[in-house]
Amino acid sequence: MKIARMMVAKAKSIVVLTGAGISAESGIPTFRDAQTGLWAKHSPEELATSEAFERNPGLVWSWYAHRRAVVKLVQPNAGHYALVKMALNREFTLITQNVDSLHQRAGSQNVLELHGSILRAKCFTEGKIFHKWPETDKIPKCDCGAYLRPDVVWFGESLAKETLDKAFEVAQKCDLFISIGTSSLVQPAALLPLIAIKQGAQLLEINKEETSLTKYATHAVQGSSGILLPMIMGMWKYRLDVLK
Ligand code: BV8
Repeated sequence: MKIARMMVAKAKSIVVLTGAGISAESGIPTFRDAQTGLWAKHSPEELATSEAFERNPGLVWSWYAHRRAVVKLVQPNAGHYALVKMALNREFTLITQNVDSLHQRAGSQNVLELHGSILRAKCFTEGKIFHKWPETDKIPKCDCGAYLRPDVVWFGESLAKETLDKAFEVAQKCDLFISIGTSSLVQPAALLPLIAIKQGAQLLEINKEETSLTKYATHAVQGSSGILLPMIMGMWKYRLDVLK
């Protein structure tokens, strides 16, 4: 833990990449946790595609409606708040693969959402963005008559060029890259830490278990981000308050 604290304290320009693991302690199942209940028989990779939506828009829409309901019920956890503190008084960019907007709700600014957000919808054909839509249990339609879809990047779809370019740019310039709560499997997000170490940045990995990225890390800490990040940021007082 001391090494991780020193790496963060010394860093001038930090880039953080988060995955589903940072939201696990808020109660949002990670992508590779076994799907629960209704979704036990579908894998995320199978549902999170435009083919699945074209095949069965109602099923895919209700999967996202279920996930959106969970996201609206939960709160950011101490790991999200620790990253708000980490951003203070230094060059800092937060890149997330998550679509739950919990970083923004914790107070993080200018978050690069590589995979979009399930709190926004868009027209399936025109791409017009909707921040609100009729909350019926039927899949809503755009005024052009096409179905609405979640404003997320599905497998097989390209990420928003501007967002990805910005992510590559900051990874090429930082002196510390921190990968938190991600299995480092999904591309092109998983490229980012490798770009950073190639230009000489240090790499800190904080994850519950080892991943394919661990062998490249300058330092890797296994454990829960909701505990480790506040420790790294000396926010133990915050933890005790929470535990009271
Ligand atoms: C694309 C939105 C170009 C939807 C998501 C090489 C280059 C380019 C593409 C590919 C490539 N190889 C393969 C591909 C295709 C594909 C891909 O990467 N497939 C994977 C499965 C191999 N990539 C794409 O399709 C991307 N598109 O590249 O466009 C293109 C175009 C056409 C054809 C080809 C290429 C688009 C990818 C985006 C997909 N959309 N989300 C939705 O959410 O419904 S990705 C989805 O997975 C989520 O966003 C999630 O965040 C993400 C990654 O998963 P993780 O976040 O890592 O979550 P996971 O559960 O895996 O791991 C959690 C980790 O946390 C675990 O390690 C666990 O131990 C740890 N943990 C748990 N609890 C805690 C914890 N750690 C700390 N504390 C805890 N408490």
